[in-house]
Amino acid sequence: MSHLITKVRSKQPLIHNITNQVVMNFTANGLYALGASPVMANAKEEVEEMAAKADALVLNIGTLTSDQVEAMILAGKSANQAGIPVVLDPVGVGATKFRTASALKILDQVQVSCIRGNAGEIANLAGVETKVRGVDGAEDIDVQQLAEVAFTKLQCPLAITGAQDIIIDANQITFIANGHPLLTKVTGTGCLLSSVVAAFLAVSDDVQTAISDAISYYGIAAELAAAEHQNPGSFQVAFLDQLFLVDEKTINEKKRITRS
Ligand code: ATP
Ligand code: TZP
Ligand code: MG
Ligand code: MG
Repeated sequence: MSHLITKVRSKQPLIHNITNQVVMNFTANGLYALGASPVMANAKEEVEEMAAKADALVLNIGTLTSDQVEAMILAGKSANQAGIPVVLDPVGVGATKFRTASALKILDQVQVSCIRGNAGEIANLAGVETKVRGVDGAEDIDVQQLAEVAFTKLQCPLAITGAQDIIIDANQITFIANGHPLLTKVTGTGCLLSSVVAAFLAVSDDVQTAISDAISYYGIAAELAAAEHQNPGSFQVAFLDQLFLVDEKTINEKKRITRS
């Protein structure tokens, strides 16, 4: 089966991102490198209109304000009405009560196609008590068990990322072993991945395949970049280059995906 990267590059989906202030520029550049089109629009006055014109919507709560929660719900409802996929990145859920309550409010009012977060964030979202420090992931979690418990609670496809990535939906669990530890040394690599997942969901109705193709592509681009550069600054640049350069044949050779 052909990898969805080729379809993303040919369709160039428009991704509406309501995201945090740390990662806006990196996310826009990453989406361009992928072959998608980014747009960032946050104002309550315009988000419904923008979401209705987009091919997918990303809601990222990394630097949340009350106004932004309202904007996310308006955009999410508009995306639902338009029938485009919505990805939620619950950055830092569990670190503060505001983040947790806001993410749950969004999930209550918006139909989400995928929640992409680290294990600590997904655990806290699902009510599994776990320590989260700032926006970084928690340690010592059995991720497969977490995936099953969290899916039962949240009833929405989940992508739980870290050294090993797990995708779970109603039908299947997929494990992806691609990636590189240098991804943890560059801010916004999780946030950009959520937007990349949105771009893949925009070109396919097969949610498992879209998410796993997005994550394998992303991890392989990181592996290729890390083979060239071992320090975070130059790795970041090489990573953007590899998001642009990596081809379908290389992805099919290097992907490490297992399904159960
Ligand atoms: P965190 O705050 O825990 O870093 P995040 O939102 O940045 O979370 P990650 O889990 O870091 O998201 O996922 C971003 C990308 O980094 C994914 O492609 C994931 O596979 C990869 N990744 C994260 N940690 C590692 C690791 N130790 N080894 C290989 N790849 C990793
Ligand atoms: N603080 C608030 S949002 C943010 C930081 C550092 C970016 C988090 O990015 P990622 O992709 O989760 O590492
Ligand atoms: Mg990370
Ligand atoms: Mg994150």
